[in-house]
Amino acid sequence: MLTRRSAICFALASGVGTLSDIPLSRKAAASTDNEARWWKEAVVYQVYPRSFQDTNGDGMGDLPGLISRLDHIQALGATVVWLCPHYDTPDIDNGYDIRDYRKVNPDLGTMADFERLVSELHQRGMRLIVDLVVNHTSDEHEWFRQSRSSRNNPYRDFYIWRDGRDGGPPNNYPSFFGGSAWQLDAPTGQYYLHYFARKQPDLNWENPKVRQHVYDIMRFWLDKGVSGFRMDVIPYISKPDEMPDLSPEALILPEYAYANGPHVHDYLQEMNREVLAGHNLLTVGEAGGVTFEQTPLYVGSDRHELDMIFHFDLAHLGRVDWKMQPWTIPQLKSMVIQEDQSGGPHGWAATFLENHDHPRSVSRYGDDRPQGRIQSAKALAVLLLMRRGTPYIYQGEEIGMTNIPFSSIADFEDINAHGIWKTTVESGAMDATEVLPDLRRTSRDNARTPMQWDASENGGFTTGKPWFRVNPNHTEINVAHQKHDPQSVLTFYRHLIALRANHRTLIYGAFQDVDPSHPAVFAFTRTDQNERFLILINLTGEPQNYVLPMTARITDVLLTSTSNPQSPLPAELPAWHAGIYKIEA
Ligand code: TEU
Ligand code: CA
Repeated sequence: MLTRRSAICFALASGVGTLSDIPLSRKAAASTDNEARWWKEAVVYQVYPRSFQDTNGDGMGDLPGLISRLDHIQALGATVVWLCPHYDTPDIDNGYDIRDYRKVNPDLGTMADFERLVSELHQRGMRLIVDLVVNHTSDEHEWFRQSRSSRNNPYRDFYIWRDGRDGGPPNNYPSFFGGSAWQLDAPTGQYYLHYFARKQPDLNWENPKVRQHVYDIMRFWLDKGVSGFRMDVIPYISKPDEMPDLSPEALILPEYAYANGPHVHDYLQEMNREVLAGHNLLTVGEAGGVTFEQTPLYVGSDRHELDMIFHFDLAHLGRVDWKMQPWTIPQLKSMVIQEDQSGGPHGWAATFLENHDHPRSVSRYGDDRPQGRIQSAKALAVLLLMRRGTPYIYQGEEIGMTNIPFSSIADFEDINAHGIWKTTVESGAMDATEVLPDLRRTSRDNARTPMQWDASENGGFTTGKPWFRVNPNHTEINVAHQKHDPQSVLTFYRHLIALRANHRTLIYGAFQDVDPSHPAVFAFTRTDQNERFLILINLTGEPQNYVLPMTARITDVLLTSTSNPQSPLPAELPAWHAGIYKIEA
């Protein structure tokens, strides 16, 4: 709830230190490049179009559907839409397998629909960024059809071909979707590389013609009015010079072997010179396999590569591939702190808790049972939106959508889930009962169920048969219910985004965790020369008797997630309590 209070001095428990007691290493980098840019002030809303809104009853979301829901996105306060792939595709990986980069997927609509989307957004003062998927194409792309046809074809070098070794693949590289990353191709007897599915052959970026084609595709969409790109698995585009077998340790997390190839920065700088420079765009790289230490190389403004990247350290907390392990709140906070610092003095961060590849955040880090769902969704909203960095909200996150129950492997749609099943259960290596519980919790499918607009049969998503099951809890969790409810998750998101828009400190101000080792509470400050805020989040479902390890004079309570807080701080933080307090600098 929103509250305004007059200045109240809040004396904290004795024996606590002040901010200056916090070791320097934990302080926000003082020299952070705070140059104002529109994309630092943006709030991005990610749309997975096939699951957003159907308009023609075929059960598949479409661009006219997205256009019809722009008012919802605008009312939320988001300023940018990131549209997941909208290109022509055989659709084995929901559009991340592109057959024609210049054609709109007919299931989603037409080029005229796309142009209308851009103009409708611009009329609202909003922008569009699109997905750039250029580590690989579909095997049905014309380049690959040519490439595989003969060893002498002019497109042969557009992909990565090798001879086999001892009757098998050239090396032991695994595919992210199970099995080898190499596929023997009958017409020429060689293997091609595919980090993802067999139908997603990797492009050979060493070939300058490939790069020029990519740049042309980017120019094509810039000419249509897009304001930037989310670049799919961009650190993987440069392949290792030699390709020896990966060690057993490297095989556990192959993204670290595949990312940061020898020429990746040359390519990104070339792309910047040839396409991006001078356009004032938002560029965000999806950067699995890039460590915090390597981040400034991608996002330093002095590097002329990307504006920001997505790290997956937080998303992978307590996870190895599809398996879940225990994790702690100090570990979670440590990821957030490192992410905040990772850009270095000239970089900027992208923050997210959800996307189309990860389970729902309320099920992952919160509590999706009735007793905790709404409060924990609000606590997570504060974590997402009060940090420093450009926030990305994934469709449905703003209403606290949850994971979906799966009873058997037949309930899963995702090629990744089926790949995991094949290599574990079908291969005989594991029993279904060992795999299913973790797969349920980690599957990408959790995020891909249709958007829940209202309580009607298919959640208002379609009048036909939805391509993927609507979560049965749509009768309770939906936009229509929350829109006018002052206590809803959706209303809380709106308030938080408005707060951000009204306080530059909440966008640009330094971030500092004031109590990193606390086992339950995330307490951090946002500070610039004008203002200072304290943000408190109880990341548990238990009330916490909390003693802040600093002296703070609270002058205003801006927003709290639990109603009727005793002023100015509740004596004990209720379960999942989150609050934003103005404090004296
Ligand atoms: O995801 C890539 C991705 O999730 C991996 O690079 C990740 O680092 C790895 O699986 C280890 O967790 C993107 C898209 O977001 C996804 O939907 C696509 O399936 C994939 O690329 C292929 O295009
Ligand atoms: Ca449709």
